[in-house]
Formats: sequence, C-alpha cells, structure tokens
Amino acid sequence: MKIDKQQISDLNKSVETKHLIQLDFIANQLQHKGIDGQHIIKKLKDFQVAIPSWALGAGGTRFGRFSFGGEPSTLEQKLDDIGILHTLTNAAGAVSLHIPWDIPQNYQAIKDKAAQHNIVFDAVNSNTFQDQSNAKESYKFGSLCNSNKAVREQAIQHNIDVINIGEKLGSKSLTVWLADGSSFPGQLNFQETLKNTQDSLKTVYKSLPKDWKLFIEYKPYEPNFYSTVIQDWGTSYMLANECGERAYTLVDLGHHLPNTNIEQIVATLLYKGKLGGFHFNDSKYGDDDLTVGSIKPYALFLIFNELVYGIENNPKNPDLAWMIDASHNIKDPLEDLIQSLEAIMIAYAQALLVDQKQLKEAQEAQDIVACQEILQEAYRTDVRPLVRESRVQMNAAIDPLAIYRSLEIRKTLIKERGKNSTASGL
Ligand code: LRH
Ligand code: MN
Ligand code: MN
Repeated sequence: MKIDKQQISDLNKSVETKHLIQLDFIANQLQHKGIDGQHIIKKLKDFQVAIPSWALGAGGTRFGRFSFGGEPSTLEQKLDDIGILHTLTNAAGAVSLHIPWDIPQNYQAIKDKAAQHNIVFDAVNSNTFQDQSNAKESYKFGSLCNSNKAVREQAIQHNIDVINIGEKLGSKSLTVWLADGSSFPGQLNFQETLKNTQDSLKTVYKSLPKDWKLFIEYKPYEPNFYSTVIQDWGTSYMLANECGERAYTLVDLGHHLPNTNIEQIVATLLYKGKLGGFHFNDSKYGDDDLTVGSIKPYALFLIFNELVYGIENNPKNPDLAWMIDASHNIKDPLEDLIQSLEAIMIAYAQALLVDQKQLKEAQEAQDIVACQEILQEAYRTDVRPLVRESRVQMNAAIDPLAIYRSLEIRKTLIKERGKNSTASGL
C-alpha cells in the first residue's frame, strides 16, 4: 500500500475552499496582533516527530490483545506504515527502533526503504526489561542494577550491540529505559542498585560514538511497584551528569505520578541544558500511553510553552529528540498516531502564539490575572488552520484522518497482509 501526493492533492480539493476561508480568518486575527502567521507555519513544517516501531500494531494490556488486522509483521512493513503517516501529515519523518523487537535483517534494504519514504532513524531503544531467547542471564531481578556482575555485563553488552545496530542505520542516540527496581520493601539495597546502575551506564557511555547522545528515561513505577531505580527526573539528571556531557534526561509524559508539574521539570532541565528527548502520550492515572492530547490538552500546551521558551532561551540545550510513545488496544494504530501528531502540532502552534514579551511584563508587574489571560489567549486560539496550511505547503493532507478513511487504507492493508498479522512489540 502506497499513497502518492497526487491522490492527496486531488482529495484536498474538496475541502480547499473551506480551509482557505478559515486560514484567512486566523491570519487576519494574528496580523492584528502583530504576529506573522507564515513564521508559525514555517516552524510547524519543520517539526518532525519520530514514530516508535512498536506503536504500529494494536497494543496490548496484560489482559488481552485485540488485533486490528493488516498489522505490519516486518520492519519493512512498519516503515511502509510510517511512510503512509508521513505522506499524509509531513510530520512523521523519523522512526525509533526498539531492539531486539526490530532488528534489521538486511540493513541496506531497510535503509533504502526508509529513504524511499523520507524517513530518518532517530534514537535506538535498548531492551533489558525482557529476557531474550537464548540469553544466558535473566533480568528477572534487574539488569544494569543487578547485584550479579554477569547480569550487568550482559545488559551492558546489549546496549553496546544496540549502539552498533544504530550506527549501521545512521541513528545518533541511544535511549535507555530500565524496568529495574523492586516490588517489596527490603528486596534490594537502594544505594547499591543505584551505584551499580551508575557504573553500568558509565560503561555504556564510554562506548558511545563521539557524535552520539545517551538519553536516560525515568519512570516512578511499573513493572515494579515498590521502587524503581531511575524513578524520577532528578535521578536521571544525576546519572546523566555522572556519565558526561552527551548524556541527557528523557521525559516521557506518562512517567509521572498524578498531578506532577511536568512543565516545571521541562523548564528546569532546559535551564541546565540537560533535556535530551521527549516521549509524547497522555494519561489519566499512570503510564496509560493514551493518544497525545486526549485527556489533558491544556497541560500539553503548558509543556510546549516551556519548550518554546526554553529552546529560544537555552542555546546550550541540544535539539530535542521528539517521539510518540502511545499505544493501546482499541483504536486503529495509524488513526491513533494521526490524532497524536495533530495534537502535538496544535499544542506547538498555540505555544508559539504566546506573547513572551507581554508575559514577561505582566510577570514583572505581578499581574497574575494578565499572566493567565496571556497564556489562555494563546491556548484558546483555534490554530488548526495554521496546522493544516503547514501540511498544504508540503503537499500533505489538509485533513489526514479524513483522507486515511476515504482511501480505505486499513481495508487495503488487511487485504495485503491478512486479518491476523501481528506486529512485534509490547
Ligand atoms: C516504558 C516505555 C519506554 C519503553 C517503551 C516501550 O514504559 O515508555 O520508553 O522503551 O515504553
Ligand atoms: Mn517511553
Ligand atoms: Mn512508558
């Protein structure tokens, strides 16, 4: 299944007039406020979000998995699916591989396929939270933190193997997320496991090519329910500092206890030049991995507000690696990813509308009411015509979801791949 730009531009025609009226309306509104709409559209066109190789099949909960049919069962097919997303949205020009779920069999073929879809290889993710078949040691009681040296060595070697795989594809960063922790008080020694983790990460860091970055992801709980070794941004930040300059913290939106002020964490890390990457999703209770913006869109906007401010004001912080880390079992994964991409673009566009100068003045005058008004003025602006126009200018879809449906893409994928094909992943 492949869609071409011609099909998209033909289908765009039916909604073009409506789009132009809406675009004209917002462009005039913005001009009135002295904001250049084209400047925002340009930023949106350049914004690319990586799609994780594990989000293209129906996700499972531990209670069941319900296939959607037509799931990609090879890495090539996964790249084809991302190609569909990228052609429709012009926002999904990267893939993030999870190893060993998606080890390329034929590197040249994989690189060619990605190039054909204009997809680059973003961070590679290691996996020491599952035992691999034929593995000598088990991660049942932790990996990089394990009190058994042989287990730590195996986990370190796995991370080095992942770097080597990434190198062959052109990736420039490694994301490490550890399930390491304990489920019962007294099960492990906090200091010892932290030290082991630190030493192991330092060893991995030493193997990192000079133009690579290491991202350390944190998470408060799950699969362990009493303690997690890298439980929060502070622990990740400390470990990143111990490793060195090219090690950074990675924020996954779902990896916080309820009501955590994530935007403040983002601001703190950017201030220190240590925010490396981002996993987008949304949640109500825990690491729910729900569609981005589906539960707390205002929080997403506030996070983007800090990102926009931080990117502008913290030149020491490197460009961020953006990725969607959402997956669940009741939506068509491609429709879900289209919705997530749209939510990200909307929040980004709204954040770009915040009048930073006015906000600063209101803050200095302690005018709290004005501060809130400034933020909400941006948040309550319907920026969707700008997002749509950013796609039109790149020959992508005005309405990606509508075109996805009208082309009956899922039906074709089911016809091509079968009703029961399954994708690798969680
Ligand atoms: C852990 C996580 C991490 C993994 C992915 C599958 O909850 O967010 O990023 O690599 O899910
Ligand atoms: Mn994640
Ligand atoms: Mn997660």
